[in-house]
Amino acid sequence: MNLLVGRSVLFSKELLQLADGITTMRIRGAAEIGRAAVDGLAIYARSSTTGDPDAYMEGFGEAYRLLLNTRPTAVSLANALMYVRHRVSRLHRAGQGADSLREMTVKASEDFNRSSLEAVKRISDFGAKRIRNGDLIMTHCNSSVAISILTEAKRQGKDFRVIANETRPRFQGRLTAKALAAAGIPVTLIVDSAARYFMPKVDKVVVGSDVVTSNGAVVNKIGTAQIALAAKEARVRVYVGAETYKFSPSTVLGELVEIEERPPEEVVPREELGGLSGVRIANPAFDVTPAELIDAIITERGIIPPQAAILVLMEEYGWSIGEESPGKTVIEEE
Ligand code: RUB
Repeated sequence: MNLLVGRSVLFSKELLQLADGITTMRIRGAAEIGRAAVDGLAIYARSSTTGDPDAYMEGFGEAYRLLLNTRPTAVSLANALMYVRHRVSRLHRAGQGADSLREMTVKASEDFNRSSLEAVKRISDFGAKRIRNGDLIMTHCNSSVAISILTEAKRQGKDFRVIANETRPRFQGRLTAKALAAAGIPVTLIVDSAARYFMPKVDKVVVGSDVVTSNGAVVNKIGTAQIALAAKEARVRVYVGAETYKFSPSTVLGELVEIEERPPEEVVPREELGGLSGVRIANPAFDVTPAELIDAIITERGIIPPQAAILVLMEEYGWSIGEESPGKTVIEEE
C-alpha cells in the first residue's frame, strides 16, 4: 500500500514505518540508524514505478528529507544518506534513466551497509586486542560498536568484567547489560552517578560514538564526557569505537555539532510534570568529550589518536571539501 505524503510523492507503508522507527527510537544507535536510513532509500527505489528520471529524483529527494528529519542532528544518518545520494545524483546528471537510478539506489544502499558492517568487524578485531584478562571495563549507553569489541574479546577467550552505566533517561545501558550477559560476559549495571565511585577500580572505558569532529572531540550519549573526566582523574584509558563515516566533514568548515534536545517527559513522567510547575527540564541527548580526555579512537582503518581525526577527514574527502572526488561521499548543499 502506498501513502500520500507532502505534495506529490507516494511513500510505501514500509518506508513510513521505518522512518517512524527511527523517530521513536525503536531503531537507535548511530550505526543502526545510518544503515536503516539507507535501507529507507532502497525501499523508496523498490516501490517507485516511474519511468521519468526527474520524477524519480523528486521522489528520492522527498524520501531523503523524510529520513533526514527522523533524527535531524544525527551525523551518521546524514552521512549515510549522502553516500547514496551522491552516487544516484551523479548518474542522474549523466542522463541515466529511471531504472538505472533505481538500481544505483539499491546498490549504493547495500554497499553502504556492507562496508558499515565490515567496519564494525575490523574495529572489533583492533579493539579486542586492547582488552586483557582480568580487566574491568566501563561502558556507557548502548553502542553496537563497543558491544562488538567486548564480545569479540570474549570470543577470543579473554576473561574480563564490565560495568554498564544505566544511561538515564532512556536506560539504554540495560540493553547493553542484557547483550553482554547473553554473551557470557560478567556485567554489573550501575546508576550513572556511581561512575566516579567505581572508576578507581576500572581498567579501561570503552564507548561508541555518534560523531567525531575535526579536532578529535567525540559526541556520544550524554554523560560520556563526565565519565571521561572521571577516567582522566583516575588515570584510566578511554577508548572510543567509531567508523570513519561518523567523522563529520562539516566541522572542518567551522560548523558545530548540534546536540539533540529531547522531550522533558523522558526525564520526568508526564503525569508528574504538574508537580514541578515553574521548573524547566533540560534533556540534551549527547555531550562532547574533548580530544584530551580520549586515549584513542578505534576506527576500521586502525587505532588513532583523536588528534588524527583531521587526517581521516582529509583522506576521506580530500582537501577540497565541497567538490566531488571519484568514489567518495561529498558534502553537498541541501
Ligand atoms: C546511542 C549512543 C551510542 C552511539 C554509538 O544514543 O549514544 O553510544 O550512537 O552507537 P541513542 P553505535 O540511544 O540516543 O541513539 O556504536 O551503535 O553506533
